Amino acid sequence: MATSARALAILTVALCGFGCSNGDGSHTDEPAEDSTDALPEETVCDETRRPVLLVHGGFGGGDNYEPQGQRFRANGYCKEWIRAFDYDSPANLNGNTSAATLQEMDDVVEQMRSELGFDKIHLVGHSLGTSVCRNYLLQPENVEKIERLVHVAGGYDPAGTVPTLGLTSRGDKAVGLVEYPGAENLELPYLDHMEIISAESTFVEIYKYFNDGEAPQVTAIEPTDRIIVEGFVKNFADNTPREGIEVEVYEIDHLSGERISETPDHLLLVDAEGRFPAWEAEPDTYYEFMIPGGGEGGRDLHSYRQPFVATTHLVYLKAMPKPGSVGALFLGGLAPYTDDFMITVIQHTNRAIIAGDDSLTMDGIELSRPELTDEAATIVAIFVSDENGNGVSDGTPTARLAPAPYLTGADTAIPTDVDGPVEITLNDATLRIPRWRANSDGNVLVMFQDR
Ligand SMILES: [Ca+2]
Repeated sequence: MATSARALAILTVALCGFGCSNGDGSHTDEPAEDSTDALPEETVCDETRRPVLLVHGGFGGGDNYEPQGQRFRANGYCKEWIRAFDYDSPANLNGNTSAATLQEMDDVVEQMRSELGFDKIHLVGHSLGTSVCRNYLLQPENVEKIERLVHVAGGYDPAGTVPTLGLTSRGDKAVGLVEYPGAENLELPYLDHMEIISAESTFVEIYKYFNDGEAPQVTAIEPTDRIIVEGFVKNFADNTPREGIEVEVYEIDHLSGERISETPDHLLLVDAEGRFPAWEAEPDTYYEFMIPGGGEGGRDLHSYRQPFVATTHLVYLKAMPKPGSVGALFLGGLAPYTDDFMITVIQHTNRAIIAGDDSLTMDGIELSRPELTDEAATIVAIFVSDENGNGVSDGTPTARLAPAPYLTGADTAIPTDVDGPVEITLNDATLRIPRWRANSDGNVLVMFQDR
C-alpha cells in the first residue's frame, strides 16, 4: 500500500552504526560524558500515528508504562510519540487534581500537539491517573485536544467527554471490576492493580482502541539488536526532576555484585526536565546506577535492576526524595542510619508480590509473608531495614507504612560486616549486590521485572 509505505516516514539511517562507534575500539575506555552521537537513530517508525500520553497512578511515574512504551515502538510508533506525564501524586491523592498539576499536564499536551503536528492526541490514565485525566477533560477547552481516552483501573468515573475505553480486572484487589458510565467497558484477564498497566493483554486493548480495532503485530518484548536506554531521574513520589546531577553507571560482576571498574562506564548528566542522555546497554549485563543525593542532604542511592533486553525510553532512575517532602516522610523513617546495616527497598515494577505465589528473599530471609504481602494488599515495594536498631531481624511490619498503598516493610537487619555480596532473589531471578553501609554509602533500590 502506497499510503502506508509513505506513512513509514522514515529514514532509518543510523547516524553512525557499529562501524563508527567501535572502529578504532578506543571509545570504550573513555569515561567521558555520554554523547548520543554514536547511537543509532530510530529505525523505522510511523509519524502518522496519533501520539499517546500516559498518566501514571499514585506514587508511580512514567516507568509504570515502560513495557508498553517498548510495545508501542515495536509496533511502529516513534519514540517521541509515546510520552508520560509525571505529576506529584502525594499532592493529588484526594482525586481533585490541583490547578498546578492540570496546567503542567496541559503544557505537555500542548507541547506534543505542536511538536508532533496533531490537533488531538490519545490519553491513557491508570489508577489515580484516571482522576487526573478526568479532571483535565472536565475543562471544556481541553476536550478538543484529546481524541480518545483509555481509563485503566480507576476509582473514578471518566468524565465521558471524549470516547472512552474502561479496562478493569477482577484480579485487581484495589479497584476490581467496574462498569464506567459513558464508556465502552472491557474485562481483562486476572491481573492485579499494578500488573494491569503493564500487561500484554492491556496493551492489546489500548492499541486496538487507538487504531480503529486493528490488533498490534507484536505484543512480546523481543530482544533488540542494540539496546538504547533513555529516561529520567526523578524523586520518588513527587516526581521532581533531578536537574544537574550526574548518574554514575557501572557494569557489575553478577556473582560478586562488585563494579568491574571503579571508573563509571557512563556518566549521565540530568537535564532540567530530569532527562538523562541515551546510552547503549550491553545484553546480559548487570549494572549499578549510583544516583548522588545532591546538596540538599538527601542520601546517595545505589540502584539495580535485571539486564536490559530491548531498547527502552521510559526508564526512571528514582532518586531519594528531598528532606521534608512527602516522599521523604515515607522513606525518612527508614532509620537508623548506621554503618552496621543496610537500608534497602525492593520493588517489583510490573506486578504485586504475593505471599504464597512469590518467594522474595534477601540474605536468605523470606520477605513474601502473609502479614506483609497478602494478595489483598497489592504490595509492589518492600522496605528492608533494622528499624528498631537492635541489630536483630524482628520481622515486625513497618507501622509507618501501614496506611500507604502498595508499600510495606519489615524489621530486617542485613549486616554489612559479612564477606561477600548480599543476595536478593525473587522467584527465579537473583541479584547480588555489595553490602552498602547505610550511613556512609547510602540507600539501595533493587528492582525486579517480569519478562
Ligand atoms: Ca531489629
